[in-house]
Amino acid sequence: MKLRTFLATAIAAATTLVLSTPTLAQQASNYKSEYRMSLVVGTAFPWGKGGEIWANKVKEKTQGRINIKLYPGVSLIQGDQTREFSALRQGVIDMAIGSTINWSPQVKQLNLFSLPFLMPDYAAIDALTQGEVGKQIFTILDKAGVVPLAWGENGYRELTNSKHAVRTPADLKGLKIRIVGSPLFIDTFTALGANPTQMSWADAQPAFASGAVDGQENPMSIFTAAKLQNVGQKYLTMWGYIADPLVFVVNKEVWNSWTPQDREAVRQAAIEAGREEIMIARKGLVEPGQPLLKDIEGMGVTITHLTPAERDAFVKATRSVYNKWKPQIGNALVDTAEKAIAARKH
Ligand code: X2X
Repeated sequence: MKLRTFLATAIAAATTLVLSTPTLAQQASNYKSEYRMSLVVGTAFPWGKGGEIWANKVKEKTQGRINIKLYPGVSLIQGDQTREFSALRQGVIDMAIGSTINWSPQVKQLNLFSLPFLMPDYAAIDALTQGEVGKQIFTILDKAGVVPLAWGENGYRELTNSKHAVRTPADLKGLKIRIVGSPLFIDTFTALGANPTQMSWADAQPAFASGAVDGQENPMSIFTAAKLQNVGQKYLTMWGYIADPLVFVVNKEVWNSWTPQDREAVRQAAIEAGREEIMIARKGLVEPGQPLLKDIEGMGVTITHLTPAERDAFVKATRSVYNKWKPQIGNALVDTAEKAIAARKH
């Protein structure tokens, strides 16, 4: 080939390459002007704060290419929190920080975290989310059609009610307890002799205020930010029966529309925000003397701490729920989780 022909060919090839490879700016022009992040609660709660931190970090790390707006109250799906996962998959929601409880109707393995008395302490939660179980759950979520990026935490769900102190399963008898619309919870509260009623978080708060329901279970950070003491929830039992982790995820199509560099930025931002959110969620509960509980007591709430024997009565009363749900979640996954918890570092 003559030099001139060679040069002409090379220039033509290079031109084609330049024209057919979208520049960063061209790719960014396919980006939406705003991405919608779904959350159950707003920035007054650690969960919503985690969303704000994630959004801010993404904006900073992508130099504003990815702009996220928060939709607390699961408002993109009219407050129907157990539909969040389907909406994420369908693209009604671009990204979310969701509770394992709310997504468990669609992803049955997420019921793992709702097995009564599986995780005795914070080290046990970490042993699951930060270990082999966390990896397996992320693979499952990926197969289910979303891109999981990081773990956060709603927290240990403690029991409150407006009637009397609860120290034994018998004390729960007949109490109308609001639960999230996830079937495992019906089984747990039925086994305990309570009268469970499924309700979204949005509907629950007026139901406490009117006295239509007697009690509920939620993390202390939700209790204080929602001021549940003001809607009659005067009796609190620290039983730590389950804790719900949060998962930071992005819709698959949205994820694929971003440059590899921006995907990495969103992932890093989620990991950092998740770590910060977990610390905020545990604040006041992991320090000596649990200062948050002192604050709650100061609001006129009676707090019941269970002795190991008293707690054991609740464990026994809910064992049938564990036995029923273990095979539905997956025997192998539950076994892996229990091994990780037994080997946890304190
Ligand atoms: O509805 C609840 O109880 C809440 C806010 O904790 C969840 O979304 C799981």
